[in-house]
Parts: sequence; C-alpha cells; structure tokens
Amino acid sequence: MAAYRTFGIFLTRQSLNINSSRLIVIPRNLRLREFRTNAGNSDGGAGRGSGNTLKLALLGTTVGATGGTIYSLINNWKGKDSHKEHERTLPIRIAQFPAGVKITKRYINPNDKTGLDITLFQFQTCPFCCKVRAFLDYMGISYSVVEVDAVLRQDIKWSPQKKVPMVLIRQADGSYVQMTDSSAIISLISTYLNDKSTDIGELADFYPTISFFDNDDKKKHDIMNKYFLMYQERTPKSYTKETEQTERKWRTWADQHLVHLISPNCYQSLGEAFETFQWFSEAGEWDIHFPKWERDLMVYVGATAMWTISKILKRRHNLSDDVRGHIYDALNKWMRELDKCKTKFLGGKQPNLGDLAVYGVLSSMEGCQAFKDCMEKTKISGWYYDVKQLVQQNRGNLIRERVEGQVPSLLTNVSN
Ligand SMILES: N[C@@H](CCC(=O)N[C@@H](CS)C(=O)NCC(=O)O)C(=O)O
Repeated sequence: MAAYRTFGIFLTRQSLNINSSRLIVIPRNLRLREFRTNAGNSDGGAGRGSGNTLKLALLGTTVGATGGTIYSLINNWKGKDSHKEHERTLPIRIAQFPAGVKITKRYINPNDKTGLDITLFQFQTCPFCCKVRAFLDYMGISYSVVEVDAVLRQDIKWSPQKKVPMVLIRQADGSYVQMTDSSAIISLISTYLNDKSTDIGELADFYPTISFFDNDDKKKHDIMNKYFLMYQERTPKSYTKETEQTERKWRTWADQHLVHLISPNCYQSLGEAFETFQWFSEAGEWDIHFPKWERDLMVYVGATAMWTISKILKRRHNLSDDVRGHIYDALNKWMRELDKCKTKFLGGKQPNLGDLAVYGVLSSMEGCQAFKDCMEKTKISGWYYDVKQLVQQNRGNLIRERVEGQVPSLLTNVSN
C-alpha cells in the first residue's frame, strides 16, 4: 500500500481524499479511532451521549483546525513558487487499443526487423507529425496511421492528451504505451533502436511530463529529456559529445524557431490560407477519409481559423510583416551550418536526427507557395531533396485501409 509522509504524519492512500485539483488530507489516527467510537454508540444513554457530544465538538475543532492549516498550506503551495514542485507524470498505458478508432493507412516495410508495432495519430500536414513520419520512414519502420479530423478530433477522444502527433506502441503483454510530443517520440524510438533488449514501455518512463509555470504564471507541461537519447553505457562509438550536442541543438532549433515560421508564411493572406488547406486536403487524402461536409468544414473553418491565428503567432514570435524574409534567414542559417560541416548532411554521409527534424518541418509546407519561394530564394533545395530521396527510399509500402477497433499486429501482417 502506498504511503506518503507529509508534515511528519504518515498517510495511507485511503486516508488521502483526492479531488482533481486539491489534496485534502485527513490524519489517519483521527479518521479511524474517533469515528469508530461514534458508530459504536448507536444504543448509548443520555450520559454517554453528552460525552460523545464533547468528543464530537473536540473532533470538529481538531478537524476544522487541521483542515484550515492544510488548506492554507495548499494555497501557499499553489502560489507563485509552486512551479518548484514540478509534478511528474509518466506516459500512460492502456490495456487495449481504443474502441472505435479507425486506422486509415499503414506503411509496411518487409525489411523492418525492429519488432515495433506503432500507431501514429496525426494530421498529415502538421509539421510535428511530418517530423515523426520523416524519422519513421527514414528508419524503415512499419507503422499504422490514424488521420485525425483536426476540427472534431473524434479519434483522440479517448486520450487525456489532445495534441498530435501521439503514438501508441504495443508492448509484449498486448497493452499499449502512449507517447506524445514529436521529439520525445523520436528520442524514445531512437533509444530503443540502439538497444532492443529493454522493453520500450520501460524506456518510455525516461520521458516523464513535468508541469511548470511560465513567465506569465501560466501552468505548462512539457516532456523532460525529450531531446535526449538514453544510450547510457551503450552509446555508439561514432556518437561523440560534440555530435550529440550539435544534433540536439538543431532539433531544438527546428521545434523552437523554424516551426514558428511555418504558419505565418502559409497563412499570410486569406487566399494563401485557402490554397494551403486545399493542399492539406489533397495531401491528407481527405476525400478518402472524411465525408464532403466534414472536408468542407475542415477547409473553411481551418483556413479562416489559421489565417487569424497566424497573426497572433506572428506577434507572439516577434515577426515583422516580412515573414518570407524570416524563413529565408532561418534556412540560410541552416545552410551555413551545413557548409561548416563540409559534409552532405549534418550527420555526415547520412542524415541524423537534426537533418530529419529540419527536413520534417519543411516538408509540412511542400504544397504551399511559401515552400516554392523558399526553394527558389535560398540554396536549400539540394540538401532537402537528398534527404527526401532517402526518406522515400526507406519508407514501407503504403496500404490504404480503414480498420475500426483493435489493430492486428503489424508483424503478423508482414509474415502473412
Ligand atoms: N510540442 C508538440 C507540439 C504538438 C502540437 O502543437 N500539435 C498541434 C498540431 S500541429 C496540435 O495538436 N494542436 C492542437 C491543440 O493544441 O489542441 C510536438 O512536438 O509534438
């Protein structure tokens, strides 16, 4: 039985009365002994009754005082410094694949020896999802895809975490571990590929979610260690501290800088926003996956919403009206880094996770005018299409389907 030590009192789980946001603590000795005395007095005479009244009054005062103290302590806890507490949540496990979820397609690579059974919940053209796909494809991993409706999001209703990408990875006992956040997903799977002797569910616990308060005192959550590969004593020889740091630096740059330039560029005007969503509809094969009314809803609501949101994003990330200029600058900076390396890719002869992150983010806007402009106005196209060729060459065979409910193991499918 789990026990917690708080304010010098040992408490069992049963004596912790937990509601979703507040912890109400009743000391165990009070709870059990005093209430039992009362219950045993149901047949008591007048004298014993007045003794009980006194006890009850004392109990009431004690519980009231304790409750008051604890309430103010909790309020202090929840004050400005409460980010120091850092709540830590491990990735969730679910016993079965969520009922009603529809697999829309799979990529099956007959040469995949990873033993992984992965379902990716995604929006086809979300930059974070593109990043995860670029990684899975480049690594030649088989996976199933659930294309989530960006407006209604029925296929992720079961999940406490509402963002995509997220993956469900089947474990040896048939249950699933959920991993969210594109970079954490990539780090977890990379860690596993380097040492398959540890169960991926166990490795997932290296990536807990931590709560914190940002500068505006807003509560935020992020995954700790998301840019770290947990190689430990099995670090490959070619993976030096320097290569590790450079890779991490550019993965972070892709998430924290490059990605913020995508929306302001693709939804610059209402016309460009509609064009972008028409392309999303094509690239995501929405005509196969969603009825016309749902497609129209996604295009019209999505384009208008993103056009509005992109203005807010532009302000939030301190971008001037010359949003193209910002993305050209970013890509030129990336090219300078590649020139410095004097190799084809950041990873040398082969792309590393830095290359795949930058490529993945950029690939999300391939059908947009902004992408064409970037290819024309910067020197990035050589590197970009080299990575793309490798990603496509290693990717499994596309199998289109809509499967509802339990996913048969990908491995069974391959051997059949
Ligand atoms: N840090 C996350 C960001 C994921 C994210 O923001 N995804 C967007 C789609 S591009 C999303 O799901 N937004 C929905 C929401 O915020 O509710 C990652 O790297 O995966």
